[in-house]
Amino acid sequence: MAETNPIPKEEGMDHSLNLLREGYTFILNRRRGFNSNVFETRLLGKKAICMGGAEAAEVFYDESKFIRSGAAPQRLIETLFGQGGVQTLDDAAHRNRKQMFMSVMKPDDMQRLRDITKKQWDMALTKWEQMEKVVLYEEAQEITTRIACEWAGVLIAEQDVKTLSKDLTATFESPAAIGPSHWQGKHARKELEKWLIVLVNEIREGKLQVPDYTVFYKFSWHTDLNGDLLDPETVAVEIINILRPIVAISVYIAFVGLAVHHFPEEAAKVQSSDDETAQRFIQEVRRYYPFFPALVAQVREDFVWNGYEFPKDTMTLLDIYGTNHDPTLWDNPDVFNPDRFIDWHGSPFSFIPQGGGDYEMGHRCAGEWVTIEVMKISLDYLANRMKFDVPEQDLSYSVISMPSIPNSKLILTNVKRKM
Ligand code: HEM
Ligand code: MYR
Repeated sequence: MAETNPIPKEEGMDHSLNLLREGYTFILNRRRGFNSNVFETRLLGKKAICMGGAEAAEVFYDESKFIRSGAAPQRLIETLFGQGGVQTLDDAAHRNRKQMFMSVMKPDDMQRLRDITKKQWDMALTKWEQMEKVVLYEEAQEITTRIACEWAGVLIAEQDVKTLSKDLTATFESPAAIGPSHWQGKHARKELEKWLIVLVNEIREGKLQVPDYTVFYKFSWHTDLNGDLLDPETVAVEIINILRPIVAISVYIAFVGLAVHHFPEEAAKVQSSDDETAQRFIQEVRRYYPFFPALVAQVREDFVWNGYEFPKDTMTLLDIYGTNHDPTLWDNPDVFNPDRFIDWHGSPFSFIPQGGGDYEMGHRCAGEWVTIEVMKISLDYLANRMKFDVPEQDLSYSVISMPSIPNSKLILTNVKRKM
Protein backbone atom coordinates (compact mmCIF):
# COMPACT_ATOMS: atom_id res chain seq x y z
CA MET A 1 0.00 0.00 0.00
CA ALA A 2 1.39 3.41 -1.02
CA GLU A 3 2.18 5.82 1.81
CA THR A 4 -0.39 8.59 2.15
CA ASN A 5 -0.47 12.12 3.55
CA PRO A 6 -3.55 14.02 4.65
CA ILE A 7 -4.86 16.53 2.10
CA PRO A 8 -4.39 20.12 3.43
CA LYS A 9 -7.73 20.97 4.96
CA GLU A 10 -9.62 24.22 5.46
CA GLU A 11 -11.33 24.11 8.86
CA GLY A 12 -14.93 25.22 9.37
CA MET A 13 -18.48 23.96 8.84
CA ASP A 14 -19.04 25.32 5.36
CA HIS A 15 -17.33 27.72 2.95
CA SER A 16 -20.04 28.20 0.32
CA LEU A 17 -20.30 31.85 1.39
CA ASN A 18 -16.59 32.34 0.78
CA LEU A 19 -17.07 30.82 -2.66
CA LEU A 20 -19.70 33.48 -3.35
CA ARG A 21 -17.44 36.21 -1.89
CA GLU A 22 -14.27 35.14 -3.70
CA GLY A 23 -15.75 33.82 -6.95
CA TYR A 24 -13.17 32.91 -9.56
CA THR A 25 -10.31 33.29 -7.10
CA PHE A 26 -11.72 31.00 -4.37
CA ILE A 27 -9.65 27.94 -5.33
CA LEU A 28 -6.55 29.86 -6.44
CA ASN A 29 -6.45 31.83 -3.15
CA ARG A 30 -6.41 28.58 -1.18
CA ARG A 31 -3.97 26.82 -3.50
CA ARG A 32 -1.62 29.73 -2.76
CA GLY A 33 -2.45 29.77 0.96
CA PHE A 34 -1.79 26.04 1.42
CA ASN A 35 1.01 26.04 -1.17
CA SER A 36 -0.71 22.97 -2.58
CA ASN A 37 -2.60 22.21 -5.79
CA VAL A 38 -5.02 20.05 -3.79
CA PHE A 39 -6.92 20.97 -0.65
CA GLU A 40 -10.06 19.93 1.18
CA THR A 41 -12.92 22.19 2.23
CA ARG A 42 -16.70 22.05 2.76
CA LEU A 43 -19.10 23.40 0.13
CA LEU A 44 -22.90 23.16 -0.10
CA GLY A 45 -22.89 21.24 3.18
CA LYS A 46 -20.55 18.53 1.85
CA LYS A 47 -16.88 17.68 1.98
CA ALA A 48 -15.20 18.89 -1.22
CA ILE A 49 -11.74 18.38 -2.67
CA CYS A 50 -10.56 21.27 -4.83
CA MET A 51 -7.64 21.04 -7.22
CA GLY A 52 -5.93 22.96 -10.00
CA GLY A 53 -3.00 22.84 -12.42
CA ALA A 54 -2.25 20.62 -15.42
CA GLU A 55 -1.48 17.44 -13.46
CA ALA A 56 -4.68 17.80 -11.46
CA ALA A 57 -6.66 18.37 -14.67
CA GLU A 58 -5.24 15.16 -16.13
CA VAL A 59 -6.38 13.15 -13.11
CA PHE A 60 -9.75 14.88 -13.09
CA TYR A 61 -10.31 13.68 -16.68
CA ASP A 62 -9.30 10.09 -15.85
CA GLU A 63 -12.60 8.24 -16.26
CA SER A 64 -11.52 5.42 -13.97
CA LYS A 65 -11.22 7.95 -11.12
CA PHE A 66 -14.08 10.44 -11.57
CA ILE A 67 -17.70 10.34 -12.69
CA ARG A 68 -20.15 13.11 -13.49
CA SER A 69 -23.51 11.52 -12.68
CA GLY A 70 -24.75 12.76 -9.31
CA ALA A 71 -21.95 15.36 -9.14
CA ALA A 72 -23.52 18.62 -10.32
CA PRO A 73 -25.41 20.66 -7.70
CA GLN A 74 -29.16 20.87 -8.37
CA ARG A 75 -29.02 24.64 -8.98
CA LEU A 76 -26.65 24.05 -11.89
CA ILE A 77 -28.89 21.38 -13.41
CA GLU A 78 -32.00 23.53 -13.06
CA THR A 79 -30.44 26.45 -14.92
CA LEU A 80 -27.35 25.64 -17.00
CA PHE A 81 -27.25 21.91 -17.73
CA GLY A 82 -30.82 20.55 -17.76
CA GLN A 83 -32.01 17.16 -16.52
CA GLY A 84 -30.38 14.16 -18.22
CA GLY A 85 -28.03 16.28 -20.35
CA VAL A 86 -24.67 15.10 -21.74
CA GLN A 87 -22.79 16.81 -18.89
CA THR A 88 -24.31 14.38 -16.36
CA LEU A 89 -23.60 11.09 -18.22
CA ASP A 90 -20.72 8.61 -17.89
CA ASP A 91 -19.13 5.78 -19.85
CA ALA A 92 -20.94 4.29 -22.87
CA ALA A 93 -24.06 6.43 -22.42
CA HIS A 94 -21.87 9.54 -22.43
CA ARG A 95 -19.96 8.47 -25.52
CA ASN A 96 -23.16 7.75 -27.44
CA ARG A 97 -24.53 11.20 -26.57
CA LYS A 98 -21.22 12.97 -27.15
CA GLN A 99 -20.97 11.44 -30.60
CA MET A 100 -24.34 13.09 -31.37
CA PHE A 101 -22.81 16.49 -30.49
CA MET A 102 -19.57 15.92 -32.36
CA SER A 103 -21.53 14.82 -35.47
CA VAL A 104 -22.59 18.45 -35.96
CA MET A 105 -19.05 19.84 -35.56
CA LYS A 106 -17.64 18.71 -38.93
CA PRO A 107 -15.76 21.02 -41.37
CA ASP A 108 -18.93 21.66 -43.45
CA ASP A 109 -20.81 22.63 -40.30
CA MET A 110 -18.02 25.06 -39.38
CA GLN A 111 -18.13 26.61 -42.87
CA ARG A 112 -21.90 27.14 -42.56
CA LEU A 113 -21.35 28.66 -39.14
CA ARG A 114 -18.75 31.10 -40.49
CA ASP A 115 -21.05 32.18 -43.33
CA ILE A 116 -24.00 32.73 -40.98
CA THR A 117 -21.84 34.59 -38.44
CA LYS A 118 -20.47 37.01 -41.07
CA LYS A 119 -23.95 37.66 -42.41
CA GLN A 120 -25.27 38.42 -38.92
CA TRP A 121 -22.37 40.76 -38.09
CA ASP A 122 -22.90 42.61 -41.39
CA MET A 123 -26.58 43.08 -40.64
CA ALA A 124 -25.84 44.21 -37.10
CA LEU A 125 -23.25 46.72 -38.29
CA THR A 126 -25.71 48.24 -40.76
CA LYS A 127 -28.18 48.65 -37.89
CA TRP A 128 -25.58 50.04 -35.47
CA GLU A 129 -24.53 52.78 -37.89
CA GLN A 130 -28.01 54.24 -37.33
CA MET A 131 -27.89 53.98 -33.54
CA GLU A 132 -26.71 56.62 -31.10
CA LYS A 133 -25.19 54.04 -28.79
CA VAL A 134 -24.63 50.32 -29.00
CA VAL A 135 -24.48 48.17 -25.86
CA LEU A 136 -22.16 45.51 -27.21
CA TYR A 137 -22.96 42.69 -24.75
CA GLU A 138 -26.72 43.05 -25.34
CA GLU A 139 -26.39 43.36 -29.11
CA ALA A 140 -24.07 40.34 -29.13
CA GLN A 141 -26.76 38.33 -27.34
CA GLU A 142 -29.11 39.03 -30.24
CA ILE A 143 -26.50 38.33 -32.92
CA THR A 144 -25.60 35.02 -31.30
CA THR A 145 -29.27 34.06 -30.82
CA ARG A 146 -29.82 34.52 -34.55
CA ILE A 147 -26.62 32.59 -35.36
CA ALA A 148 -27.61 29.78 -32.99
CA CYS A 149 -31.11 29.36 -34.41
CA GLU A 150 -30.11 29.53 -38.06
CA TRP A 151 -27.16 27.19 -37.60
CA ALA A 152 -29.13 24.69 -35.52
CA GLY A 153 -32.11 24.74 -37.90
CA VAL A 154 -34.56 26.04 -35.30
CA LEU A 155 -36.89 28.46 -37.05
CA ILE A 156 -37.77 31.54 -35.05
CA ALA A 157 -40.05 34.45 -35.95
CA GLU A 158 -38.43 37.90 -35.95
CA GLN A 159 -40.70 39.17 -33.17
CA ASP A 160 -39.58 36.31 -30.88
CA VAL A 161 -35.81 36.88 -31.17
CA LYS A 162 -35.58 39.28 -28.20
CA THR A 163 -37.50 37.03 -25.79
CA LEU A 164 -35.59 33.95 -26.85
CA SER A 165 -32.32 35.83 -26.47
CA LYS A 166 -33.27 36.96 -22.95
CA ASP A 167 -34.36 33.45 -21.92
CA LEU A 168 -31.19 31.79 -23.22
CA THR A 169 -29.09 34.46 -21.51
CA ALA A 170 -30.90 33.88 -18.21
CA THR A 171 -29.94 30.19 -18.26
CA PHE A 172 -26.19 30.96 -18.20
CA GLU A 173 -26.31 34.16 -16.13
CA SER A 174 -28.27 32.54 -13.28
CA PRO A 175 -26.49 29.37 -12.02
CA ALA A 176 -24.53 31.13 -9.27
CA ALA A 177 -27.10 33.90 -8.66
CA ILE A 178 -29.32 34.11 -5.61
CA GLY A 179 -32.96 35.20 -5.37
CA PRO A 180 -34.94 36.53 -8.35
CA SER A 181 -32.15 36.23 -10.94
CA HIS A 182 -31.74 32.56 -10.10
CA TRP A 183 -35.50 31.90 -10.31
CA GLN A 184 -35.61 33.74 -13.62
CA GLY A 185 -33.01 31.32 -15.00
CA LYS A 186 -34.99 28.30 -13.81
CA HIS A 187 -38.20 29.68 -15.24
CA ALA A 188 -36.52 30.53 -18.57
CA ARG A 189 -35.23 26.95 -18.85
CA LYS A 190 -38.73 25.53 -18.27
CA GLU A 191 -40.18 27.79 -20.98
CA LEU A 192 -37.42 26.90 -23.44
CA GLU A 193 -37.87 23.18 -22.84
CA LYS A 194 -41.67 23.43 -23.33
CA TRP A 195 -41.21 25.28 -26.64
CA LEU A 196 -38.64 22.82 -27.98
CA ILE A 197 -40.55 19.68 -26.93
CA VAL A 198 -43.45 20.82 -29.14
CA LEU A 199 -41.07 21.37 -32.07
CA VAL A 200 -39.37 17.97 -31.63
CA ASN A 201 -42.76 16.26 -31.65
CA GLU A 202 -43.68 18.18 -34.80
CA ILE A 203 -40.53 17.04 -36.60
CA ARG A 204 -41.19 13.46 -35.62
CA GLU A 205 -44.81 13.66 -36.79
CA GLY A 206 -43.67 15.05 -40.15
CA LYS A 207 -45.36 18.42 -39.53
CA LEU A 208 -42.03 20.29 -39.66
CA GLN A 209 -39.32 19.84 -42.28
CA VAL A 210 -35.69 20.76 -41.52
CA PRO A 211 -32.51 19.91 -43.46
CA ASP A 212 -30.93 16.62 -42.38
CA TYR A 213 -27.54 18.20 -41.58
CA THR A 214 -28.89 20.46 -38.84
CA VAL A 215 -28.65 20.01 -35.07
CA PHE A 216 -32.42 20.05 -34.82
CA TYR A 217 -32.82 17.16 -37.28
CA LYS A 218 -29.89 15.08 -36.04
CA PHE A 219 -30.78 15.37 -32.36
CA SER A 220 -34.47 14.63 -33.00
CA TRP A 221 -33.57 11.38 -34.77
CA HIS A 222 -30.57 10.34 -32.66
CA THR A 223 -30.81 6.86 -31.14
CA ASP A 224 -29.39 5.77 -27.80
CA LEU A 225 -27.42 2.60 -26.96
CA ASN A 226 -30.61 0.50 -27.22
CA GLY A 227 -31.45 1.91 -30.63
CA ASP A 228 -34.33 4.00 -29.20
CA LEU A 229 -35.02 7.66 -29.96
CA LEU A 230 -34.30 9.99 -27.04
CA ASP A 231 -37.40 11.20 -25.24
CA PRO A 232 -38.49 14.67 -26.44
CA GLU A 233 -37.56 16.22 -23.06
CA THR A 234 -33.96 15.04 -23.47
CA VAL A 235 -33.79 16.25 -27.08
CA ALA A 236 -35.00 19.66 -25.86
CA VAL A 237 -32.32 19.70 -23.13
CA GLU A 238 -29.61 18.86 -25.68
CA ILE A 239 -30.79 21.42 -28.26
CA ILE A 240 -30.58 23.98 -25.45
CA ASN A 241 -27.03 22.67 -24.85
CA ILE A 242 -26.31 24.04 -28.34
CA LEU A 243 -28.39 27.25 -28.36
CA ARG A 244 -27.50 28.45 -24.82
CA PRO A 245 -23.71 28.27 -25.09
CA ILE A 246 -23.73 29.89 -28.54
CA VAL A 247 -25.52 32.83 -26.91
CA ALA A 248 -22.98 32.67 -24.06
CA ILE A 249 -20.31 33.54 -26.64
CA SER A 250 -21.76 37.08 -26.23
CA VAL A 251 -19.81 37.25 -22.94
CA TYR A 252 -16.61 36.51 -24.84
CA ILE A 253 -17.59 39.02 -27.57
CA ALA A 254 -17.86 41.70 -24.86
CA PHE A 255 -14.38 40.69 -23.62
CA VAL A 256 -13.01 40.72 -27.19
CA GLY A 257 -14.35 44.30 -27.47
CA LEU A 258 -12.77 45.19 -24.14
CA ALA A 259 -9.43 43.67 -25.16
CA VAL A 260 -9.44 45.56 -28.49
CA HIS A 261 -10.05 48.76 -26.50
CA HIS A 262 -7.55 48.11 -23.70
CA PHE A 263 -4.77 46.57 -25.79
CA PRO A 264 -4.82 48.54 -29.07
CA GLU A 265 -1.24 47.58 -29.93
CA GLU A 266 -2.18 43.89 -29.76
CA ALA A 267 -5.38 44.49 -31.75
CA ALA A 268 -3.33 46.28 -34.42
CA LYS A 269 -1.40 43.04 -35.04
CA VAL A 270 -4.64 41.28 -35.99
CA GLN A 271 -5.08 41.35 -39.75
CA SER A 272 -8.22 40.17 -41.60
CA SER A 273 -6.09 38.05 -43.92
CA ASP A 274 -4.00 36.42 -41.19
CA ASP A 275 -5.74 33.66 -39.28
CA GLU A 276 -2.82 33.07 -36.91
CA THR A 277 -2.78 36.54 -35.37
CA ALA A 278 -6.54 36.32 -34.81
CA GLN A 279 -6.22 32.83 -33.33
CA ARG A 280 -3.58 33.97 -30.82
CA PHE A 281 -5.62 36.99 -29.76
CA ILE A 282 -8.70 34.83 -29.23
CA GLN A 283 -6.79 32.17 -27.28
CA GLU A 284 -5.45 34.88 -25.00
CA VAL A 285 -8.95 36.32 -24.46
CA ARG A 286 -10.13 32.83 -23.45
CA ARG A 287 -7.16 32.38 -21.10
CA TYR A 288 -7.05 35.85 -19.56
CA TYR A 289 -10.67 36.79 -18.83
CA PRO A 290 -12.74 34.89 -16.25
CA PHE A 291 -15.64 32.84 -17.62
CA PHE A 292 -16.25 29.22 -16.62
CA PRO A 293 -14.89 29.08 -13.04
CA ALA A 294 -14.60 25.38 -12.13
CA LEU A 295 -15.83 21.89 -13.00
CA VAL A 296 -17.51 19.42 -10.64
CA ALA A 297 -17.12 15.62 -10.56
CA GLN A 298 -17.36 12.82 -7.99
CA VAL A 299 -14.77 10.21 -7.02
CA ARG A 300 -15.73 6.89 -8.68
CA GLU A 301 -13.79 4.52 -6.37
CA ASP A 302 -11.24 5.12 -3.58
CA PHE A 303 -7.83 5.97 -5.03
CA VAL A 304 -4.51 7.50 -4.03
CA TRP A 305 -2.84 10.22 -6.11
CA ASN A 306 0.41 12.00 -5.22
CA GLY A 307 0.11 10.50 -1.75
CA TYR A 308 -3.40 11.89 -1.20
CA GLU A 309 -6.42 9.67 -0.55
CA PHE A 310 -9.56 10.41 -2.60
CA PRO A 311 -12.49 8.57 -0.97
CA LYS A 312 -15.33 7.26 -3.19
CA ASP A 313 -18.22 9.73 -3.75
CA THR A 314 -16.26 12.84 -2.68
CA MET A 315 -17.32 15.98 -4.60
CA THR A 316 -14.27 17.30 -6.44
CA LEU A 317 -13.78 20.67 -8.16
CA LEU A 318 -11.26 21.44 -10.89
CA ASP A 319 -10.07 25.06 -10.98
CA ILE A 320 -10.45 26.29 -14.56
CA TYR A 321 -9.75 29.97 -14.04
CA GLY A 322 -6.82 29.26 -11.71
CA THR A 323 -5.25 26.72 -14.10
CA ASN A 324 -5.35 29.32 -16.88
CA HIS A 325 -3.63 31.75 -14.49
CA ASP A 326 -1.21 29.28 -12.93
CA PRO A 327 2.26 30.89 -12.70
CA THR A 328 3.95 27.50 -13.07
CA LEU A 329 2.25 27.08 -16.47
CA TRP A 330 2.13 30.69 -17.73
CA ASP A 331 4.78 33.45 -17.59
CA ASN A 332 3.24 36.59 -16.10
CA PRO A 333 -0.25 35.07 -16.17
CA ASP A 334 -1.90 38.39 -15.35
CA VAL A 335 -0.48 40.10 -18.44
CA PHE A 336 -2.51 40.05 -21.68
CA ASN A 337 -0.04 38.73 -24.23
CA PRO A 338 -1.36 36.90 -27.33
CA ASP A 339 2.23 36.26 -28.47
CA ARG A 340 2.59 33.68 -25.70
CA PHE A 341 0.72 31.38 -28.08
CA ILE A 342 3.43 31.61 -30.78
CA ASP A 343 4.96 28.10 -30.89
CA TRP A 344 3.00 27.22 -27.77
CA HIS A 345 3.61 23.68 -26.60
CA GLY A 346 1.03 23.24 -23.88
CA SER A 347 -0.85 20.06 -23.17
CA PRO A 348 -4.62 19.50 -23.48
CA PHE A 349 -4.67 19.90 -19.68
CA SER A 350 -2.85 23.24 -19.21
CA PHE A 351 -5.05 25.58 -21.26
CA ILE A 352 -8.59 24.68 -20.24
CA PRO A 353 -11.06 27.57 -20.65
CA GLN A 354 -13.58 25.07 -22.04
CA GLY A 355 -12.37 21.98 -20.26
CA GLY A 356 -9.47 19.66 -21.12
CA GLY A 357 -8.62 16.25 -22.53
CA ASP A 358 -10.38 14.62 -25.46
CA TYR A 359 -13.60 15.74 -27.20
CA GLU A 360 -15.00 12.34 -28.18
CA MET A 361 -14.02 10.33 -25.09
CA GLY A 362 -14.25 12.92 -22.33
CA HIS A 363 -16.39 15.88 -21.33
CA ARG A 364 -14.30 18.58 -23.00
CA CYS A 365 -16.55 21.29 -24.47
CA ALA A 366 -18.23 20.08 -27.66
CA GLY A 367 -18.51 23.66 -28.88
CA GLU A 368 -14.93 24.84 -28.51
CA TRP A 369 -14.43 25.16 -32.29
CA VAL A 370 -17.79 26.94 -32.64
CA THR A 371 -16.69 29.38 -29.94
CA ILE A 372 -13.33 30.05 -31.58
CA GLU A 373 -14.85 30.55 -35.06
CA VAL A 374 -17.53 32.96 -33.83
CA MET A 375 -14.97 34.85 -31.72
CA LYS A 376 -12.50 35.17 -34.60
CA ILE A 377 -15.12 36.69 -36.89
CA SER A 378 -16.31 38.98 -34.10
CA LEU A 379 -12.70 40.09 -33.54
CA ASP A 380 -12.26 40.77 -37.26
CA TYR A 381 -15.29 43.08 -37.17
CA LEU A 382 -14.29 44.82 -33.94
CA ALA A 383 -10.61 45.25 -34.86
CA ASN A 384 -10.68 45.65 -38.65
CA ARG A 385 -14.11 46.24 -40.11
CA MET A 386 -15.56 49.01 -37.96
CA LYS A 387 -14.71 52.25 -36.19
CA PHE A 388 -16.25 53.29 -32.91
CA ASP A 389 -15.73 55.39 -29.81
CA VAL A 390 -15.74 54.05 -26.29
CA PRO A 391 -17.22 56.85 -24.15
CA GLU A 392 -16.58 57.26 -20.43
CA GLN A 393 -18.14 54.24 -18.63
CA ASP A 394 -17.42 51.61 -16.00
CA LEU A 395 -15.40 49.04 -17.92
CA SER A 396 -14.34 47.09 -14.85
CA TYR A 397 -15.40 43.49 -14.43
CA SER A 398 -15.66 41.53 -11.23
CA VAL A 399 -13.74 38.36 -10.45
CA ILE A 400 -16.51 37.59 -7.98
CA SER A 401 -19.79 37.49 -9.90
CA MET A 402 -20.08 34.41 -12.09
CA PRO A 403 -20.24 34.79 -15.01
CA SER A 404 -18.17 37.96 -15.02
CA ILE A 405 -19.29 40.67 -17.46
CA PRO A 406 -17.89 44.22 -17.92
CA ASN A 407 -20.06 46.45 -15.69
CA SER A 408 -21.12 48.86 -18.44
CA LYS A 409 -21.71 45.92 -20.83
CA LEU A 410 -19.44 47.87 -23.19
CA ILE A 411 -21.07 50.93 -24.73
CA LEU A 412 -19.91 51.94 -28.21
CA THR A 413 -20.81 55.22 -29.95
CA ASN A 414 -20.27 56.62 -33.48
CA VAL A 415 -20.14 53.15 -34.96
CA LYS A 416 -19.13 53.27 -38.63
CA ARG A 417 -18.17 50.57 -41.10
CA LYS A 418 -14.55 50.80 -42.25
CA MET A 419 -14.37 50.76 -46.04
C1 HEM B 1 -18.98 21.55 -21.93
C2 HEM B 1 -17.18 26.00 -21.49
C3 HEM B 1 -19.33 27.28 -25.59
C4 HEM B 1 -21.37 22.91 -25.91
C5 HEM B 1 -18.26 22.64 -21.52
C6 HEM B 1 -17.42 22.65 -20.36
C7 HEM B 1 -16.91 23.89 -20.24
C8 HEM B 1 -17.43 24.67 -21.32
C9 HEM B 1 -15.96 24.38 -19.16
C10 HEM B 1 -17.24 21.49 -19.41
C11 HEM B 1 -16.13 20.56 -19.72
C12 HEM B 1 -16.14 19.39 -18.76
O1 HEM B 1 -17.16 19.14 -18.12
O2 HEM B 1 -15.14 18.69 -18.64
C13 HEM B 1 -17.69 26.75 -22.52
C14 HEM B 1 -17.47 28.16 -22.67
C15 HEM B 1 -18.09 28.53 -23.82
C16 HEM B 1 -18.69 27.34 -24.39
C17 HEM B 1 -16.70 29.06 -21.72
C18 HEM B 1 -18.15 29.91 -24.38
C19 HEM B 1 -19.26 30.47 -24.67
C20 HEM B 1 -19.96 26.17 -26.10
C21 HEM B 1 -20.66 26.12 -27.36
C22 HEM B 1 -21.26 24.90 -27.43
C23 HEM B 1 -20.93 24.18 -26.22
C24 HEM B 1 -20.69 27.25 -28.37
C25 HEM B 1 -22.10 24.30 -28.53
C26 HEM B 1 -22.27 24.81 -29.73
C27 HEM B 1 -20.94 22.19 -24.83
C28 HEM B 1 -21.40 20.85 -24.52
C29 HEM B 1 -20.71 20.46 -23.37
C30 HEM B 1 -19.84 21.57 -23.00
C31 HEM B 1 -22.43 20.04 -25.29
C32 HEM B 1 -20.83 19.14 -22.63
C33 HEM B 1 -19.75 18.18 -23.08
C34 HEM B 1 -19.73 16.87 -22.33
O3 HEM B 1 -20.22 16.82 -21.19
O4 HEM B 1 -19.23 15.89 -22.89
N1 HEM B 1 -18.25 23.88 -22.11
N2 HEM B 1 -18.41 26.29 -23.57
N3 HEM B 1 -20.14 24.98 -25.44
N4 HEM B 1 -20.02 22.59 -23.90
FE1 HEM B 1 -19.13 24.40 -23.81
C1 MYR C 1 -22.41 27.26 -21.37
O1 MYR C 1 -23.47 27.90 -21.51
O2 MYR C 1 -22.38 26.03 -21.24
C2 MYR C 1 -21.09 27.98 -21.41
C3 MYR C 1 -20.91 29.15 -20.53
C4 MYR C 1 -21.48 29.06 -19.17
C5 MYR C 1 -20.81 29.94 -18.16
C6 MYR C 1 -21.44 29.86 -16.83
C7 MYR C 1 -20.65 30.52 -15.77
C8 MYR C 1 -21.20 30.38 -14.37
C9 MYR C 1 -21.33 28.97 -13.92
C10 MYR C 1 -21.07 28.71 -12.48
C11 MYR C 1 -20.63 27.27 -12.33
C12 MYR C 1 -20.03 26.95 -11.02
C13 MYR C 1 -19.36 25.58 -11.04
C14 MYR C 1 -18.74 25.24 -9.73
